Amino acid sequence: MAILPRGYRQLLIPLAIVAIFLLIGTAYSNSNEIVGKVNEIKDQGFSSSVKIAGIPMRTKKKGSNAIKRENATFITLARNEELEGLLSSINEVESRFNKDYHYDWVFLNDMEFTMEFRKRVSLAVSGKAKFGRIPEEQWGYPSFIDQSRAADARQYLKSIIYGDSESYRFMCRFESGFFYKQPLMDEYKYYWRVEPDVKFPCDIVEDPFKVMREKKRLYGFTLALYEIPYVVEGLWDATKEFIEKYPQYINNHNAMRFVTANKDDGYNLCHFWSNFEIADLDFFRSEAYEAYFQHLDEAGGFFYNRWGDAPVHTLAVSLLMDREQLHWFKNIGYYHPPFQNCPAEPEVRRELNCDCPNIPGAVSDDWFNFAYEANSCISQYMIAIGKDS
Ligand SMILES: Nc1nc2c(ncn2[C@@H]2O[C@H](COP(=O)(O)OP(=O)(O)OP(=O)(O)O)[C@@H](O)[C@H]2O)c(=O)[nH]1
Ligand SMILES: [Mg+2]
Repeated sequence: MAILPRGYRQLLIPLAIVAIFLLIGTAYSNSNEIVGKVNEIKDQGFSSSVKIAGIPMRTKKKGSNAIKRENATFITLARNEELEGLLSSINEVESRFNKDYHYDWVFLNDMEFTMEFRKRVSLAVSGKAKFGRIPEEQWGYPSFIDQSRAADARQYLKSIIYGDSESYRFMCRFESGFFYKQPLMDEYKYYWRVEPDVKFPCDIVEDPFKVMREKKRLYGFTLALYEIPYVVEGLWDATKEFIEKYPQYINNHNAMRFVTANKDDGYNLCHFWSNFEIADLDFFRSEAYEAYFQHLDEAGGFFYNRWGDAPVHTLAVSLLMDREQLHWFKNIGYYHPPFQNCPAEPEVRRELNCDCPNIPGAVSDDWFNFAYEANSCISQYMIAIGKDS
């Protein structure tokens, strides 16, 4: 300092202040630019991946605005700690389908989603991401449940997968009777359920929501299989009671044959695997479905047993719908460990760029398509809809 004359030294302080303001200003405008870019790209919709400030983004595909969308959304129930598995599922959905459509995506949780979860998920989906917290009364015990009996049931079923889990039961009850009642779902007609860590190994070139609307379908699935008998004990008896109590709700052109050969023979354990579902929310919002859910809830099997939402949805759609309203999306490649649906015809697999790997632990070299395996219920489905010959 001593080498500068006194007049210059006095000038240094205001100069330094101006320099600091300039530096802050530049940094701030850069960060605004990034946020602005992110918003701009999000508003436009995405297709291929690029990076902005190290964040993977999707850019707009020319003409993508021209694609007509249905009134539909993806829906995912997830925990904060499932973020990585969920991002992987989102990537699968976006790259095989949603990059061209930008459907919204509703995320639900019984806890508050973290900021990191919201940020990363919002960047990964090409439509609007919406986050909802489930009200406490929809994730827990209803007043009429005897909690010590429920604890005994968990102990009794502890050797079965999730048999001793309390949260799994809250989840199954929520997925049976509450997901469609969330305010975030009010504006939509169709939903597509997606779970963390699933794969979509083929391109999806036809909008499944459009298929649902045009073909007047109410419930779409990819995989159908047999349930573990112990976890659905009592479910058929409760369902038979429902049929007797509310005959007006039973469709006289139903698909009951999918779940039983004869009502008095009991449940054959076939169920649509509900971790993948594309369905019409109005079906779940109907008086008939609500009466069925209330009836099952009061029977207590979500807690005194381990009734899953998959058999519950299945029994409902098999009894209350016209069988023509069910839809097997046989050409949607889908993998939820340990089962996979893959298009059966080699030319379809080629056309859809399928990459359906052999299922880990498969019994044979080409066991990549569960639909035609012994433990699949697809043949039961074909019988039920009258296409078995
Ligand atoms: N928020 C929240 N989500 C949950 C909870 N338990 C399960 N889920 C979600 O509910 C869905 C079904 O749970 P899963 O654990 O996948 O059940 P599953 O498909 O029967 O069994 P897996 O073979 O483990 O996949 C998934 O989307 C989970 O992320 C929970 O306690 N809280
Ligand atoms: Mg799962």
